[in-house]
Amino acid sequence: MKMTFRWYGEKDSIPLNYIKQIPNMSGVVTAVYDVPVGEVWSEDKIARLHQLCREADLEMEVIESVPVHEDIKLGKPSRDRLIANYAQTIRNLGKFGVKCICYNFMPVFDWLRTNLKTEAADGSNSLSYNHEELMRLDPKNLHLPGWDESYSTDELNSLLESYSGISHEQLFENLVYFLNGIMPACDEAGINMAIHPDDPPWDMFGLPRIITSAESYDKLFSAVPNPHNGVTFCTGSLGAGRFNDLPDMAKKYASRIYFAHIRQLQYHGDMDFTEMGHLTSAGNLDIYAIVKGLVEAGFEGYVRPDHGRNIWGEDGKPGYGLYDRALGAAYLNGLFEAIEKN
Ligand code: DNO
Repeated sequence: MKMTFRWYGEKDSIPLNYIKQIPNMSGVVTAVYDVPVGEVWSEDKIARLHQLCREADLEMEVIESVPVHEDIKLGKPSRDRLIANYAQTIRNLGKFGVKCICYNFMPVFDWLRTNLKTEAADGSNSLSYNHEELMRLDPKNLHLPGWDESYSTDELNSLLESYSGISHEQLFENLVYFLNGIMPACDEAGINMAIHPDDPPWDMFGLPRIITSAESYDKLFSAVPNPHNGVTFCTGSLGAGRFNDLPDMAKKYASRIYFAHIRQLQYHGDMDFTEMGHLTSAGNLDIYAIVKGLVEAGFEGYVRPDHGRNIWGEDGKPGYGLYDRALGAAYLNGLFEAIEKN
């Protein structure tokens, strides 16, 4: 495995040399953030990021994310042009040594949480999700991190409206159409696509969500068998679904898992959860068994400690402070070393 760390580009408050100081850090997971969704990432912009990483002696082999335009998810006629642009971005990234692209296919919203600063008894805070609270929110007036807030209310209204005719099946077909359209560019550039699971893994505000479980993975790989069609195994997203057996999935899909996001959850009831520090003992997910499943099945992908808490007085971007993610990386390094040596 290669240990990595998410870095939000030049606007990230965490400097690259701090990331480099975390033991065993091979590189960063980053993105070009100032190109509108659907447009091609120019070589110049990619070169700039690549140069900054090189100067810090960090690799830039993983991109998270190249976002997918809503017209592609909706299967609109404009999708062919947008898919061609996406394929060009893949080719451009390939020229700079990128090996893996994380993306998602969630309609309109990316990850959803109801509280970004849930206080723990020890004074740390983290993200949490309460289903009833979420259901009371108005999707047309949401301000949550992690998804495109650039829509005006009118745009958001009409976007939500356009999904009213889109079933799970239709959305899945549109995903397959997209993947078939970009696989030749992946073959050419040697890049693996790694779809991120829907977070949390159930429908939201009546919008279909399709990457939620082992069944979704089976369906995805049988529809597009090209080995460049792979997944980001996000333990926190899949793990919110009590129906997912994560150690089992880690084992079963290891050869298609190109990227692992590893984090911990504490369950409340059937759907609610609070994000915790990474240790197995801190929550409901057996992080040890998940890593063991990956290692024993020959996993060779990238790993990053996912969402940490804010600790030691840090007021970091929710989920993306420095300290707890660094502790998470150290813990995961230890687990991997111990299991690999066994
Ligand atoms: C949240 C992240 C997601 C992820 C995208 C991938 O912390 O895991 O926002 O980057 O869903 O496209």
